[in-house]
Amino acid sequence: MSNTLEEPRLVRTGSHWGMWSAAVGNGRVLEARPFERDPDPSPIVAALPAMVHHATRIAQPMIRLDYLKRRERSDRSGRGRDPYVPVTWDAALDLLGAEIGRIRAQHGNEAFYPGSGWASAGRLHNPKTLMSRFFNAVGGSIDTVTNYSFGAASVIVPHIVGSMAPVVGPLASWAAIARHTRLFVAFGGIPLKNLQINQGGLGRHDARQWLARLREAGVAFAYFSPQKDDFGDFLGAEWIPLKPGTDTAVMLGMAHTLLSEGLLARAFLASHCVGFEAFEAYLLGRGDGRAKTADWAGGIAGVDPETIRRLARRAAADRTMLSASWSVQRAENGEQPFWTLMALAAMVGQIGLPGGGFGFGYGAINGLGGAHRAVPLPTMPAGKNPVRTVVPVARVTDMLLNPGAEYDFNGTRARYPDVRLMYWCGGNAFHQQQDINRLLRGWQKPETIVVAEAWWTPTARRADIVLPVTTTLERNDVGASAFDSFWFAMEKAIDPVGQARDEIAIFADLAARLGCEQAFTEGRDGGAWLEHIYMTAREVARAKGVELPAFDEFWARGYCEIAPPEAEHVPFAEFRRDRAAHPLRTPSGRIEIFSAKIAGFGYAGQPGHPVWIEPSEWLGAPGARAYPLHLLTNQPKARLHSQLDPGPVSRAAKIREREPILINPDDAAARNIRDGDVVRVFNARGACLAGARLAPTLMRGVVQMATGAWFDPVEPGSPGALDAHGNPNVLTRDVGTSPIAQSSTAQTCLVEVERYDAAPPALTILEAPAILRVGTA
Ligand SMILES: Nc1nc2c(c(=O)[nH]1)N[C@H]1C(S)=C(S)[C@@H](COP(=O)(O)OP(=O)(O)OC[C@H]3O[C@@H](n4cnc5c(=O)[nH]c(N)nc54)[C@H](O)[C@@H]3O)O[C@H]1N2
Ligand SMILES: Nc1nc2c(c(=O)[nH]1)N[C@H]1C(S)=C(S)[C@@H](COP(=O)(O)OP(=O)(O)OC[C@H]3O[C@@H](n4cnc5c(=O)[nH]c(N)nc54)[C@H](O)[C@@H]3O)O[C@H]1N2
Ligand SMILES: [Mo]
Repeated sequence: MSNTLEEPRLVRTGSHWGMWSAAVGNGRVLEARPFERDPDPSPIVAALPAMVHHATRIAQPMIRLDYLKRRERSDRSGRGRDPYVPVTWDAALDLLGAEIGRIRAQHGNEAFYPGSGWASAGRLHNPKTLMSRFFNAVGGSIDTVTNYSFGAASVIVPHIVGSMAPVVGPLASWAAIARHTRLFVAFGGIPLKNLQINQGGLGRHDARQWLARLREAGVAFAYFSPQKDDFGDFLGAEWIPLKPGTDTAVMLGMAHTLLSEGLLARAFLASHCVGFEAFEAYLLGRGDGRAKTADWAGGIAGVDPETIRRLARRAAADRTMLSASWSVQRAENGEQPFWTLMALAAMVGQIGLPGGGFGFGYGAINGLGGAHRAVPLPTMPAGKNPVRTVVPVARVTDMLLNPGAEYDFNGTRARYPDVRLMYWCGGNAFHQQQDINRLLRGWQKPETIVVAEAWWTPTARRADIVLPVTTTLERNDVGASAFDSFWFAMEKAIDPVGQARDEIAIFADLAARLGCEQAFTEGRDGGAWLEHIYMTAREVARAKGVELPAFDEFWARGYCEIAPPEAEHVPFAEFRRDRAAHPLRTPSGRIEIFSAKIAGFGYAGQPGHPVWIEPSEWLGAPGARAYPLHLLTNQPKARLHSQLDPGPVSRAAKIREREPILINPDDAAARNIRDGDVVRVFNARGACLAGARLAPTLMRGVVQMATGAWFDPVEPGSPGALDAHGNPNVLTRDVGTSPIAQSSTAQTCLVEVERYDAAPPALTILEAPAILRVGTA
């Protein structure tokens, strides 16, 4: 053994928050160095090196004590409370393999639920794909549909314009906007903190530079948002505060202005859209006696009606991009603001013109305003799932609490399956799901819950079987994203920490226990698959005219860059030019301002065109309210969702160890709350502590907490207990957007806040849970 310090070695890797290199010495990751070509690297890169060796790493396979003793007859309310027993990998996989076999024999493959989420960058070690491949090898599992990010959009946008491109790209690029757009109207803003992220990774954070270019090019910005800092100050944008959840009303007010002032693109509506007449009648109030004027809208949203009229007139006069952030549809009836914005854009008539029309999510991730060539990424084949049953992902608690119950979804009458085993791999259920106290009750239903994780997340702490997996720094992989031009090597920097194993090896061993190892591995190990999926994708790219280096050359260089397309992409340009030759994939081939299909679903309050529906929780309801503040739960600035929350970057952003809550100084003064106080945030669904930050950038009546603090209830195992750390999902509601998309409604949430004068309880979440060292199997 030598004590001399090695010179740190630099190892290339990457993450959802950017490419970087790990400085490695003496078997440890010392620090992160951002990619040398990144002009604006994310501070989040500093978090993983510290977290790789953190006290919350899972050291070896673990089994909940009572589950180890009594298997599926164990007391399931002990999840989150019981201690764990460390076991060998063989013991854990023997037990899990037997359990999967038993459940399959007794209940069929419909009893398996695969839970996942953002996981890490890396195309080979993609937990969701590997888990699907494993379950497909053993006869299938149910699957989830829609997502948390843009679930409502994923159903409504294709109904109206026949494609998901307006949400997932290609959008009109920043370059095209700089060249053509005069006015950019945003509902929900373009917060720079979100543009640190790209699903799958990114080479260059260029959004800030691009936005500055737009300013130089003279693009005028106006944004409707409850929060001023949803736009960088350097953009000189006009901030128009509005009550959360009222965007649809403002859009309707703009539409009515176009109509009443004769500013409609009548020819475009007649040639390229269907059903404007029904919408027109609604705007004029023919059915309900309420014209949707700018005055009407201003009264609902708390916006000066003259501002609504001015922006409508300007949109009709100048080349205008209309945009909405994904957050706007993460609310009750979240389908409506997106549908309304598409209808409004059709009335302005610039859809298909350069720099005009509409686009969703410019402020969601870095790459959406970029111009990237669509090259299929290296991907593990998942195989075929013989089980047909799917569940909208945000309905997971409904599913657990109501097996066999029927529900409406996008024109179908569906039935919740009876799930007996949940396998969580790459997601944090106690982050992604709303109304955690309700989830805790549902969580007691499955007979077996398996969680594969690198860290003791709140979800891992509520599993029966815990499988420790490697982090990206402990395995070889290739990173790539549909929203970026770089493919990058993710080189193994250190040996696996503790007994952590790669997911692909875990599933291979589990498949062997169920007699389908060959179907899962096809005779390849991780290293062989890595080269195989890269070379397969390279062939496909070549067929599309894109040359990529051979694997060895790629690996030695550390990355490659795919040149952007030469021609500027103009969404809907072909459709605009020649509708007959390039129809939309909608029933009419046109933009469906009125959708006969949706009207035919017969859902209450859904006439088949965009409508304003008063939310069940918002600032506009009359009378005194027990919970008078609207809570927004944004994506966090200092981390990605819940990832690396115990790490240094996220901890530095806390207030007295709690998640910050932003509150307007007037609302704070009315409650005797000072900056830096610990407060209790509560409603009928739950309560958590938070650290108060007085923020004049927030409109009165609105408070804001980021998502992602690891859930840390003072009485684990008791639904309803105070969360000491500040996970706002104890407060948010778990009701679908509407029967159309059944997606998440996190942003529809009222709360009250009070100063918390008692000594705040110590956090438990920054250490591993209780582990019994005796009786090791
Ligand atoms: N209130 C509220 N709630 C929200 C939202 C909101 O706006 N408001 N936003 C929603 C949205 S848009 C999203 S996308 C979801 C995100 O929800 P999630 O995707 O569940 O959140 P993450 O924290 O990214 O969880 C990923 C987990 O995967 C683990 N992981 C990383 N790499 C690996 C791996 O290789 N193998 C395995 N097995 N695990 C790995 C990480 O440690 C982490 O715990 O949250 C949703 N929840
Ligand atoms: N740093 C960081 N970046 C991220 C993520 C992360 O976890 N961390 N997560 C990524 C993921 S998975 C996703 S899906 C995207 C999400 O991207 P978005 O959904 O756009 O992000 P949010 O932060 O939830 O919301 C953006 C802004 O919308 C405003 N807003 C909220 N409610 C309303 C409303 O009713 N009306 C209007 N007009 N505005 C409203 C809020 O003020 C908020 O600041 O972000 C991605 N980027
Ligand atoms: Mo998301």
